[in-house]
Amino acid sequence: MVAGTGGCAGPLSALDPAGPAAGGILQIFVVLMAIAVPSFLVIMGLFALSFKDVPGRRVPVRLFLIGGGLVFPLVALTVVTVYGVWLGERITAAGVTPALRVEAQAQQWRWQFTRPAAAGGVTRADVLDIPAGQPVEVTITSTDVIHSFWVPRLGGKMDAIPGSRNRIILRADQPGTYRGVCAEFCGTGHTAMVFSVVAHDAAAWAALTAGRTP
Ligand SMILES: [Cu+2]
Repeated sequence: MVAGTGGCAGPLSALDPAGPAAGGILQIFVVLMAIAVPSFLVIMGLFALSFKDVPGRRVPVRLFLIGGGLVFPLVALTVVTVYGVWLGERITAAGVTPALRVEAQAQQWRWQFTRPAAAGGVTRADVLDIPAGQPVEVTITSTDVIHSFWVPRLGGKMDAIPGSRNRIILRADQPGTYRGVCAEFCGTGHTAMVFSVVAHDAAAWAALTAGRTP
């Protein structure tokens, strides 16, 4: 199925992950679909069969009631729950110490990203600079309404809520520019509330944080 998503690449495609958080989200999507689609097809097939009048047909009650109604959902849901909790820890990077902490402030209709003093202390509008290959913690808040920070190729969404500080840890495996959007309708300028995450290689990052142009 992953190979089948090859044509789904694009700057805002969650099917084209460029970091571990987005990779984990795609993986759980594939696993859930691998269980859900065959289950759906089998159930729909049985449903269609039930309309067919077959003289003398006997329904295997044990198989359907105990096997299909009890054992299968119990096993499938247990597997998915354990797997989801395990993968969730990886997606949220629980226990990971970030190499950099940045502040993201949303307002109608732009983003402001501030690096700590040790990394240059710079605030940029609509551009978030990060080092490639390293976990970065983004602390997200808003000055007006609820917005949502989303870089589909790097990870999941995180709401920007006034008076609240939400955190997300992202890592871009390779240097490059990754597009981000506001994923929560926030007014007439919502669709234009886009930003870029620029992941720099080690040399460019060192130059950037030292105040030199890479
Ligand atoms: Cu918005």
